[in-house]
Amino acid sequence: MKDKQIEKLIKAEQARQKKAINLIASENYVSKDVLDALGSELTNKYAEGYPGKRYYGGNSVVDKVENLAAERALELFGLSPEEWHVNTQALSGSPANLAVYVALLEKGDKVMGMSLDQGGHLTHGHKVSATGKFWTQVPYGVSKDSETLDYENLRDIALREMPKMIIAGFTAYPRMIDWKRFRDIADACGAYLMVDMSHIAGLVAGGAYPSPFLYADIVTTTTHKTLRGPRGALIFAKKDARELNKKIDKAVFPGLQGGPHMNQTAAIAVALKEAASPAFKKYARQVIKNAQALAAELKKLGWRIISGGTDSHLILVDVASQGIGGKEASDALEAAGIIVNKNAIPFDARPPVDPSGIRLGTAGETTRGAKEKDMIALARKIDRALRRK
Ligand code: DSN
Repeated sequence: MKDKQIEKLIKAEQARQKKAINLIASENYVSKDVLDALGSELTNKYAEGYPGKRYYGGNSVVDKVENLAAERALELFGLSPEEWHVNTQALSGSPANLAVYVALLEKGDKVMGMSLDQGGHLTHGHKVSATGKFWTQVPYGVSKDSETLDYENLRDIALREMPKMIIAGFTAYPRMIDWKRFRDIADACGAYLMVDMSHIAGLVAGGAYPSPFLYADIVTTTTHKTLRGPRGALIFAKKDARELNKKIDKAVFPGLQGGPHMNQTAAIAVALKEAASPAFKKYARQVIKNAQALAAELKKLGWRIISGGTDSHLILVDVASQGIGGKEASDALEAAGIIVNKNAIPFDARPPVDPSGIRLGTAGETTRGAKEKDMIALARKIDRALRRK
């Protein structure tokens, strides 16, 4: 590299990633092939529009890239192109979710989404997000006792508020989601059901977590978490008389974005092929086994795990119940070489900048080959680092 300043920083980040134990639940490590696709000349191409319908010349190759990415995305999740459409152009998760709002809703419509402080995402209608400024969030959360979703309560809220869209999907909810219950609730109030499976997409692809596709109208996902691809997103839309697919495409381009990042699309295609392999199925199962082993050992060591455990890659630990703030815990772990994020827990009495919890995830360390025994050792290391505080 001629730019020595940036080269030095890339090398420093490579070294940091190599050295750190990474328990950020939304991060992972991509393959060399994914990096090669991302760093390719495809980045030079403008491709506004969709395959066969572009606004610039010279798109014969990138049309094939985009078609291949879409084909692989549908195949990976067992979807027929007659029943489902996928848009591969949204630049990342938040723009993908925004595109769904723009496509399906009128300004001010009600959207029922999980509150951020209970495990939802900013784009599920939080007031600081455009989704909360231009649409009306009807928040839902978990039950205080079990810290799991209370579907009866969700149904009551939906029937009272009659939202136009319900979002199922979370960034800090560790348990299995009952997609059918969500479908029933959406049907009861005539709402679209949008699933945001960003966190669990790789687990779904690997057959280790139930697929939402039988029940959802729209499914969004990022491609860089458990799915282990480059940063990016996919929006799946059911094809029927409502023409959701056409509305989604229009919302992404020209509604919200200009030219897609074709190097990113190619890298997504590479990751989708990798995720279709038998090795990835094994990986997805191991991610969950590792999270369960980590949660069980932390519990044994006296830490309160939100909802009592996990069915996914993700664990929420209530560190405040041991007198440690989330920020303090995250800093102490970083000093010990373990990277996590501080996170609110349901009904958190502490502020978001220093909440009561930390969120741990096993996708990255499982990619690096970690097994259950490593998780037990890691739980002990976490315990030691936190108790030194
Ligand atoms: N930042 C992602 C996460 O960590 O869950 C969601 O956008």
